[in-house]
Amino acid sequence: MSESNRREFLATGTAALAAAAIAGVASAQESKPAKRPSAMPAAAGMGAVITQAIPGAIDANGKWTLPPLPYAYDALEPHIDAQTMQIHHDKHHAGYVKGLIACEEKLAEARTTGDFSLVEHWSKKLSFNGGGHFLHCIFWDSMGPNGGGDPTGALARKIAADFGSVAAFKAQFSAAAKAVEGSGWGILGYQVAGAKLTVLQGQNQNLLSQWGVVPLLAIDVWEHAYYLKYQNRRADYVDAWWNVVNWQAVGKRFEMLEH
Ligand code: MN3
Repeated sequence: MSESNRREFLATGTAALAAAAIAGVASAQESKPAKRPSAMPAAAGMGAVITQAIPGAIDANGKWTLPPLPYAYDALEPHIDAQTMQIHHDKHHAGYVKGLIACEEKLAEARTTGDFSLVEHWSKKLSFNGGGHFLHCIFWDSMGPNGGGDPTGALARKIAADFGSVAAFKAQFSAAAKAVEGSGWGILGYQVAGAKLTVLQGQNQNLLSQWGVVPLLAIDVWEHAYYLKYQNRRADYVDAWWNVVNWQAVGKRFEMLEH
């Protein structure tokens, strides 16, 4: 990400990323407000890039929405079964979107009435449901029926630079995903503050993040993501999951942020 884009990113901060990723970085920049070029409307520039980087999270009216799966329920067979995909997308992800909207409504209500007695409850739920919504958007987009293989181009070079090699990255990512304590995620993210890639172990949907990391590639290791087919064998699911990774989509997301 160039310095001008970075400033624009911090200044524009759409709701999706302002909430999910950049709060810590943005606060550090408050003393130096960025200037948006006058010819550029607020909806363009990095704001629009970020909206695309978390695909389908928000609709044209600015409302959080459940994006349709970009492929059929059975498209990832035999690695991920159709029934798991259907329940996961239509029930679990839909629930997080509904929850996120409800949290925002409750907090708006609190601002209207001035009654903030439940602000801790709704703030925690906001984090949980928002994390669920954004990570699932990345998850669906990170997979595809013609997946597998290795990353190419700028993403491959960046992975090699930041992790030593693609093989070393995959080994760390797999180990992190397999070792998540309880429900959570393995995440390859782009740390805006340092323009570096990093691997995170997400707990639930929202814990163990760093501030300022935009997820590029994510594997859901909640039991609902694999239990029908793999039962307790999470490691087998993680190993098989590499066969459905859509590196083109991940690379495209990386290039949006990097340039
Ligand atoms: Mn899930």
